[in-house]
Amino acid sequence: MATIVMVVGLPTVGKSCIVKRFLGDGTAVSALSNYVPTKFDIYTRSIMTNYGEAKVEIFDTAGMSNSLAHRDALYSKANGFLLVFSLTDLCSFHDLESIKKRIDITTPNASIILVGNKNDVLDQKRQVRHEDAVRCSKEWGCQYVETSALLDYNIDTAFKELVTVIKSKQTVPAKAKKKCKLMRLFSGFGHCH
Ligand SMILES: Nc1nc2c(ncn2[C@@H]2O[C@H](COP(=O)(O)OP(=O)(O)OP(=O)(O)O)[C@@H](O)[C@H]2O)c(=O)[nH]1
Ligand SMILES: [Mg+2]
Repeated sequence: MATIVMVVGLPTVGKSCIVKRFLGDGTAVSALSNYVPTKFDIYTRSIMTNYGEAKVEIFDTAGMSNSLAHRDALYSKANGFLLVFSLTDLCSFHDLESIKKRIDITTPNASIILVGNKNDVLDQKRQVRHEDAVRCSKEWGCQYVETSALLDYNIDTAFKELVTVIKSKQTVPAKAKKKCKLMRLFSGFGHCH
């Protein structure tokens, strides 16, 4: 079964460029002036994790707000979220708080990763301090990674880290599996899978 990863965040933070980079489409990203707001796109790519190969379905969502019901229905399908903000836009960082709250309601078991994109920009343009993003990620119990879709920096890492966390939650430890097998043998019933 495919792992569904949803890429969320305000418009223009670079979600689609991140997704295109991840899919290996560098040409689309180098044309930095070509901004086309996303409606909704789904892509797939397989990646290797410590838990084997994972088929990932990537949902590139619209930064522009949809109806709440639509957003909730979409979120509830996800195994994990890339919560993306732009390092050049403080609002995009603060806005993730409401998205995170929504995820906690719709998809409490989903894994998340906090992504600060556009880290290629000069220091003067930076509006979000590294330590503030780290503090936020600690509060949310997730990892924080800085990326640049422009330079193809840390894009694969962000997806891999997230999918690895998702897979680690889905994988039953070998010890527990053994215990289940023994219980089945002795009880004659098969409650464990
Ligand atoms: N400097 C810099 N610019 C970037 C980077 N990633 C994206 N951009 C630019 O940011 C703008 C918006 O990028 P998109 O990927 O379309 O943004 P989005 O988050 O998908 O926007 P919506 O689809 O409207 O939600 C474009 O002009 C990109 O070229 C990056 O890593 N560095
Ligand atoms: Mg987009």
